[in-house]
Amino acid sequence: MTLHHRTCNLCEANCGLLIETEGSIITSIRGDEADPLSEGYLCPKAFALKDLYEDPERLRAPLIREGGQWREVGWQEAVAAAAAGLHALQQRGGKSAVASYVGNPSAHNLPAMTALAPWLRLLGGSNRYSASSVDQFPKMLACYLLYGAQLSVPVPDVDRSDYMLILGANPVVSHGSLMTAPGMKRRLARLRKRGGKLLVIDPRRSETAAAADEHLFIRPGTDALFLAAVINAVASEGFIDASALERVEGVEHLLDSLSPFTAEAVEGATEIGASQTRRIAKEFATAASSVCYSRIGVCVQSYGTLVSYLSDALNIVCGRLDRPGGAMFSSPAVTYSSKGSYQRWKSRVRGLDEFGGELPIAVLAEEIETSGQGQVRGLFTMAGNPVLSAPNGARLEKAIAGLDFMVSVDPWMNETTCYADVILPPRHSLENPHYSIVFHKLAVRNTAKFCKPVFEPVAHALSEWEILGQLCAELSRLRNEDAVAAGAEEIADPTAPHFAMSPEMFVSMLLGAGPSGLTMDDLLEHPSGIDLGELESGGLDRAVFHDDGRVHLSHSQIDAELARLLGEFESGQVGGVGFAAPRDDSEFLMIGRRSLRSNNSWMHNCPSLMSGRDRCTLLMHPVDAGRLGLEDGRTVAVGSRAGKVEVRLEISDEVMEGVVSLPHGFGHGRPGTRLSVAAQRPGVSMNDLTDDAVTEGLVGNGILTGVPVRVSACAGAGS
Ligand SMILES: Nc1nc2c(c(=O)[nH]1)N[C@H]1C(S)=C(S)[C@@H](COP(=O)(O)OP(=O)(O)OC[C@H]3O[C@@H](n4cnc5c(=O)[nH]c(N)nc54)[C@H](O)[C@@H]3O)O[C@H]1N2
Ligand SMILES: Nc1nc2c(c(=O)[nH]1)N[C@H]1C(S)=C(S)[C@@H](COP(=O)(O)OP(=O)(O)OC[C@H]3O[C@@H](n4cnc5c(=O)[nH]c(N)nc54)[C@H](O)[C@@H]3O)O[C@H]1N2
Ligand code: SF4
Ligand SMILES: [Mo]
Repeated sequence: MTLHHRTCNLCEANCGLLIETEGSIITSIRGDEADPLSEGYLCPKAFALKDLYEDPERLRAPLIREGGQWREVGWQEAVAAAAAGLHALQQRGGKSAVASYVGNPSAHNLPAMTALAPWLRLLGGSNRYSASSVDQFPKMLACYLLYGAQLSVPVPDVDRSDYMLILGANPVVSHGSLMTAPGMKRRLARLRKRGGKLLVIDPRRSETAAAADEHLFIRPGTDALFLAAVINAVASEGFIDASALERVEGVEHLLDSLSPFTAEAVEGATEIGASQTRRIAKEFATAASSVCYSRIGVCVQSYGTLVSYLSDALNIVCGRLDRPGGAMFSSPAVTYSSKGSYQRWKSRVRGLDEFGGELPIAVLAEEIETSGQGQVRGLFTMAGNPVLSAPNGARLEKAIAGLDFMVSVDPWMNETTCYADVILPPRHSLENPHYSIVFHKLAVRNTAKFCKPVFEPVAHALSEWEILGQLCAELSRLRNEDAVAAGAEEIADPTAPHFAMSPEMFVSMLLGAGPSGLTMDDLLEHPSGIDLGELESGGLDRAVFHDDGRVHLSHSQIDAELARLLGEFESGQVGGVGFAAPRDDSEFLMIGRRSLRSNNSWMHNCPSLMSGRDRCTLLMHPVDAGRLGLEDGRTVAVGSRAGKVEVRLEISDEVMEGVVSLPHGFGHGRPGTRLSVAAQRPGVSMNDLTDDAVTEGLVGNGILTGVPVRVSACAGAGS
């Protein structure tokens, strides 16, 4: 038996695990109480690491598709075919003819994090996409505007806060996002035990809402109005903390712009009473410490950036930024920063703005379908499943199916990768060393931890770093061949220096450049991790990148969004969510949800997570179901502008009236995949209903909440 110390890399919580193995078998997985961040916490998904590692359908060798059949090939042949296919398309249509899409697990994978930047730089072109544009881009743009850097994201100091206001997040189930805080339920219980208050604003009585002191329903998509009214009330009641505003620019301007949004004016739209809003403003501003935390439920709205900005603005004007118990910046041992970029180019067809070197995934389908100079004809994906995760996935699926060439670096043949011409499956992450480069920076406590591989890599298995290194070398070789044939000088592989540095060396280098003074030897001596203490005030100095060293509240983009909000509000709808006219009984606003035993689309092939009742159901309030004459358990049709699905109805007063909830990540019934466990309970894809034609106002994020749908009984279907 061998004992391994590990950080779970499945979600942002980064729990410390103790994994016991016998040879290549995992015999037990438990929480590591000595891990200074997670203190022994783990969730049911940790056990699924065993399922994932052992899954017979996990691809172990590269595959090439020929005439509709898959052929297992060696790495050399696979990499040569992949590079040749991408190169040919770029030669013909320019670099942008090949798009790339990078999915969520990349951020949790050290070899991928080491290799992605040089690979994407080499690939070049303007068609870079990732899951970030159906996730946190609005928050990152808000930070880009406020602090001058897209990665300067403040973290709620939940362990010391006396008052936490949560909008659009369900950390008891999701385990937190842009807030690495394992054991969130415990942490929130401690907050309440020390006399603190937890308030959740959510159109569903989520698991976090159920564990809170107070929960208020809000009409989906109207959070900008609510937060504008809270800040407005803070100002009108005289609670602005002037002492905290010396290095903040634009306070007066913001307060002036918010003046139309009084608690009384917006209550009909948000469905949160004016007296509640005023009380919350007072509680928030007068608590010994407080923090407003907003996450994906507000990012995936029409006003995602504005809401994210306003939740930070509330922290700022109440003096909660960079203060214990408020919103703080971490100081991890391995740190990184990036000012980022915005509006350097636009998408070809719809003209949506670049952010952080990427375009919004909502435009990829049209970039593939629309002919002309710059049309996308090839795709590279890594660790992503956009057919299920992007808005109007069914349309994107059709577009992807019609591509000339596609390469996927992914261990499973799922709803997206089944369309690839070449699949390059990386080895399992337990065969890699691990350091959580991304998430230490987002953690509620400063810690550092390096994990050695749990398993020796099986023969011929490559990590993402090795696969991308080989792709870079081969693509460079082909480009050089062309250059020489055209009579130019030989060109060297520009990525070679990056791939000379292994992932471990990359971590060592970052450690050396960081503030902690720790070395790799120190980390190896402390396999459960090293505690560097609680978050400290002063992080703002490092986080602010604006030349004048100040936090900037005024921006033309924010002014424009506030003007749009006011105009829409006065006309009785915001971001497509109407509130003035009475709605038809069959009209609903659809929201999503996550379950404890899921991880977006990709863990439904784990037997240990798939037992129990069907989770892909449509939640509807009993009053609405009664009005429509629908019984619990029957199949209903849900239709939107984008598409239609049929799903089982679950009647529950968890959701507010007028709202229905469907989880995302299902829809495994599509042909061509190798996910037999998932296929037994395929569910339907929420993203066959979400609409790629509408996007968030400033950064083009997908709009995945408050989606207008119609629900009706399925003809002939009793259940
Ligand atoms: N178990 C599990 N954990 C996960 C994941 C998973 O799929 N399963 N996914 C991981 C990923 S990639 C991420 S990004 C994080 C996300 O983590 P969170 O940001 O916590 O996301 P959710 O759990 O979806 O919670 C979003 C909440 O927003 C609410 N909401 C929806 N619309 C609105 C609205 O208009 N206004 C307000 N105020 N609330 C709204 C929803 O009802 C829901 O309770 O979770 C991660 N953790
Ligand atoms: N309607 C709706 N849609 C949503 C959301 C929502 O709340 N509602 N949430 C959005 C969010 S927050 C996110 S992050 C996205 C996620 O969107 P994606 O990242 O596109 O999708 P995932 O379902 O996370 O798929 C992960 C992929 O990574 C592969 N994979 C797993 N482990 C590894 C690994 O170690 N290496 C490699 N190379 N591949 C690996 C899996 O096989 C799978 O193909 O979905 C978004 N879509
Ligand atoms: S909460 Fe996240 S990090 Fe912790 S064990 Fe579960 S999946 Fe892993
Ligand atoms: Mo995410």
